[in-house]
Amino acid sequence: MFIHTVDRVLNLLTDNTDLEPCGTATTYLLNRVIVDLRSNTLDLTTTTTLSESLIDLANHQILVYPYKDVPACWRRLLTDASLGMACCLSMRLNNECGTTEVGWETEQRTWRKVIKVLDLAIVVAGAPGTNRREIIDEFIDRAQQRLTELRRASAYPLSTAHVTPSSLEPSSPRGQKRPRLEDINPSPSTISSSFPPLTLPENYPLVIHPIHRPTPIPSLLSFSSHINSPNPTPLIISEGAISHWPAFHPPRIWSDPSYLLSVAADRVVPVEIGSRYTDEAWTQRMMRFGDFVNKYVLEGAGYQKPNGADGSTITQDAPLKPCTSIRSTDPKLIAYLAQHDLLAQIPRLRRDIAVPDYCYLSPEPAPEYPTPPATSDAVITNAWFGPRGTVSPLHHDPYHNLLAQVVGRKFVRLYAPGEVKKLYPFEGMLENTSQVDVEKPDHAQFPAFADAKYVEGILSPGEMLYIPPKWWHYVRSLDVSFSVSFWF
Ligand SMILES: O=C(O)CCC(=O)C(=O)O
Repeated sequence: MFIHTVDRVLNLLTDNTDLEPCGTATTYLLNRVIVDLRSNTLDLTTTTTLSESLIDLANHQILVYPYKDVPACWRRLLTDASLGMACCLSMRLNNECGTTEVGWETEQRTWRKVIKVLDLAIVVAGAPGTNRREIIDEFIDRAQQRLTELRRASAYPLSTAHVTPSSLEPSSPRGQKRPRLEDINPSPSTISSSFPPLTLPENYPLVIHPIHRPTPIPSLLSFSSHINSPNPTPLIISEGAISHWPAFHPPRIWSDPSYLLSVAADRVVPVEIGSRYTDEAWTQRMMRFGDFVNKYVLEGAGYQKPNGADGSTITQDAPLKPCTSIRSTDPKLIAYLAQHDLLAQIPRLRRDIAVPDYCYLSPEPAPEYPTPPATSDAVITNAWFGPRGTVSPLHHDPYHNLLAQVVGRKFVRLYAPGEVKKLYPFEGMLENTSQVDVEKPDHAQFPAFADAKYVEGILSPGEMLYIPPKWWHYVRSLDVSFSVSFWF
């Protein structure tokens, strides 16, 4: 089955005119990879090393430039060399299967490596070039399905090692810009089929100046006139906002860790580690989705492993037990899959949501707002998934925003653009971010903050928050939370 995919990849890679700016030596070496794979008479070790070197070269070149200025040829080289590498790995496994009995570990290692290499081509390079993205999605889907099948058949566990490609670390803070768990993990009994129910966290906020919740929810027309009014204000759209989404509609598949893992356990995704991006210790890592869910989300949600929070594998002998206390607030243990277009990376998850019609109203450009996002549908979609206690510090963005809450609750506080003088933005790259810790302000250092006017609210599952452009917003999750934002 993979061999058929490999053939198609090799046909695609033959067209390498777009790689010419990388130099003749580079195109020659990529051709060598294709020729070796086609003949398949070698053990392909050298070919794998060659693909790896081309990947390194591309990563190196990509890091030389600010991302927006990276010459297209290097992103394309990363994509094509990664596809070459995925083919080498699958052919070697296939050849080995022909001669010896290949163990689970070897097979798992191979498919994980294939997924990692291809995910990095998507996340780092954007997988440019004719049909590249489609074939990458197909390759990854097959590899993920194979891993899921093998786990289902043999009850093999997930492992929890981090992958930290140097090409993505360290990274810049975002403010700067920039089938079921039993299939995956050992046994249905070890993990709840849903994140824990909503309870009252210790630091549940008191809402004093609530955000307006229009009833009935706004028609397209009234929403359009609201967002085009001179000073649009935040709204919470409470009813029916996302009730038709498969992600939210009962049985609420996104509230079920086993579903999420069956779709994405071995995918490699960017995760923010640390309580907030303004902290010194904050960093970003590429990590397997399954490791992120096990180590940070399930543990953070009030489940503990008998051996402590060491990131070790959750196995059948080591079932998760409900934790008696609220999880530690150690910032190192807080991790957030934040502001990442996860749904573009994993098309199966994209099918679980729908872009709200409100996003297609083409808001009037206003002098202080830039043009709509330069994407094909003029909408930028981001996923925000993490445990209780993630914080997005007070900041603003240049677009209209609909933040849809699928799982768990979030506390949100918003300040109008005119309050900026009382919000003490950082200088330089983080000028869209306030220095003030909204829920624990240092009044001596930031005396005017106490006078800043605001609105706030608890965003519950099924609700959607409208944030006007340039409105300052602070967000803290009160539960395991999964939201999707749409900038338009
Ligand atoms: O949900 C969050 O943590 C932050 C959301 C946000 O900042 C946004 O949608 O722009």
